Amino acid sequence: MTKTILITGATSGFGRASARRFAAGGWRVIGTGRRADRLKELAEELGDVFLPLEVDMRDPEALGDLARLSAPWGDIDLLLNNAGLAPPTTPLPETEWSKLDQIIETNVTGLVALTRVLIPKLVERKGQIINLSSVAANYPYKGGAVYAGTKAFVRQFSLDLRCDLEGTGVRVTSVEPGMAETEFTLVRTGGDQSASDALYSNMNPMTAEDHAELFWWLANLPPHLNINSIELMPVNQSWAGFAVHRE
Ligand code: NDP
Ligand code: 8X3
Repeated sequence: MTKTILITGATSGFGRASARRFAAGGWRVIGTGRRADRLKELAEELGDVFLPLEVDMRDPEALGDLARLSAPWGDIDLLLNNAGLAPPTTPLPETEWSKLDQIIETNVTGLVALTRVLIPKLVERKGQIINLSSVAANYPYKGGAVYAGTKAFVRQFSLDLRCDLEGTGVRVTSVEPGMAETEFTLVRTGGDQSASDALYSNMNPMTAEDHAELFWWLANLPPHLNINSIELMPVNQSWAGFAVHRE
């Protein structure tokens, strides 16, 4: 039977690569995002197996509509909670509140709201939830407080949700990636392509396709197996240790 995945943030990066991967694997794909032109392009590329829906994660009504789709699109087997973004790494008091609020609303409030309304469907179908957290949830870095805070929320939310879903057969995974070259840094820096290029230069970052393969692997594991959390980095990324301030 054809399975259905709902991917939030399918207009770029991990989400777009996953839409391509799951469509190629024979799944029905619902892809959301704010950029209608990108959704249209993907729909032209993927054809009838793709349902493009312009949805802002900060719009609770639009998220509610996703839980009211009729069959076959409404028969969602996998929710890929991928839409997300980061504010600049400027010190907290110097970062515009509207930017921080947007991150919290998208990465946390929208993700929880969508998951909440889709749980009955996912329980019905013994489905699966994959949530995009980050290594930022696990290791602090300067300028990361709000972004990392949202991703730590996503990680813990995922683990706790497993307790709530005990006995339902629904699987939940927190995915915690390090550096992957997508539009993530372009968005974080307010469109500074040279800053993005510099960050990923000569370090062989992970790719969107690496992540699509990971999600595909998670989706195709035997149903009795739950990967609780999975952390991944490019080989050239590791840790820099503690900062010590001396008087
Ligand atoms: P991209 O910037 O390439 O893609 C982000 C996606 O999120 C876009 O499709 C964008 O769509 C969507 N999005 C952002 N805000 C909203 C919103 N308000 N409503 C709807 N959709 C929204 O980044 P990545 O693919 O790299 O990021 C995907 C996820 O992975 C994010 O949650 C990110 O935090 C996480 N992550 C990324 C890492 C990296 O190094 N790249 C590392 C660790 C985690 P649109 O703009 O069209 O709305
Ligand atoms: C972003 C991961 O390593 O670029 O979630 O901060 S990193």
